Amino acid sequence: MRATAAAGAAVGLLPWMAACDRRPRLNVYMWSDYMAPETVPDFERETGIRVTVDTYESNAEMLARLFAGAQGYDIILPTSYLLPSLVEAGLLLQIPDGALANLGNIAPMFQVPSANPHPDFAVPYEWGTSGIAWRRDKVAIPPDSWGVFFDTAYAGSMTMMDDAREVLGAMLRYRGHSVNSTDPAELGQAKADALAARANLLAYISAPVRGQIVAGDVWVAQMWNGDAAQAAAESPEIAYTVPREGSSIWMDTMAIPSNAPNVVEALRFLDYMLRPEVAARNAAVTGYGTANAPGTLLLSDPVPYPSAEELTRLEFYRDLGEETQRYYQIWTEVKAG
Ligand code: N2P
Repeated sequence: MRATAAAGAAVGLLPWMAACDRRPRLNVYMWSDYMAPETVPDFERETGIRVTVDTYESNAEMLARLFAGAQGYDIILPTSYLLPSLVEAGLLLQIPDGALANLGNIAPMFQVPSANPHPDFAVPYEWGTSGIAWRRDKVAIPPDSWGVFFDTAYAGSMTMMDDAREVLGAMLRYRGHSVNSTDPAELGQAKADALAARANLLAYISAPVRGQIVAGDVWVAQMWNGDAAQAAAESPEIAYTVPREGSSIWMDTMAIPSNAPNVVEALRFLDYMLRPEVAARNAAVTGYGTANAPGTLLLSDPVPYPSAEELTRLEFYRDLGEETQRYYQIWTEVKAG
């Protein structure tokens, strides 16, 4: 009885204790499984800043929260094509000139407008490609085309991402079009193709498909290269390719929402993430390329920067402004079936 009363009193004290904790804080909202496990604890130890990390699985999920007026986030990780819309909506804080001592570590190829349309508002983090992962023990002929998703031989064992731009982008490339097409006829065909592929899919699922392809429940999955590399590390039967029709290349960036409560701490975190050894450790764990040039040199097995030849088959997504709505409309219809 006594113990219970004491425990009750202690529990009652918790909110009060939390309110009195004057240690500086930082709230990060980012993609799941997207940094090394030591990254945050090391930063907390070094700075005394207490960090909370919330995760999301898609840009759409993050945007929905942000546009609904989410408060309290200090760092978000939008893919770079979203930056023009976010900046225009006044949702991002301009990074003060000279605030990041380590900014020069970013390789210049990731600060060009196609990769980072707003270097004044966002710091390059990691980049990757969207392609096809498959299980060698289940799929006899290595898929080299987005057309694999129409193959009824694998019906029920395939997945595509839960992402409008990725699914429609893949279908657009399949027909030789740009992932940034706004042509109604091309998008109409992409919708028809997406619906045909849908009949063979187990689900629309992005990075969390990793566990299912490792377990062997999924044989063919549209995946990002780093998540495929993480899966391959767990199961050597898993391979990854960028289809011959081409695909997207993208870069995620770190940015500070304009209503961030802890800007000083956010800038400190960004500069920490820009250290070569921190960037390298993150890339080693996530399997993605780091935009950090000296960080790349620290990696024993870095994702090589795309060659000029590869870049002819890979396109950066662009912000499509008003036309984005058309993608979301088609996507809603595709998902409804
Ligand atoms: C999350 C990786 C996501 C990167 N595991 C997609 N931009």
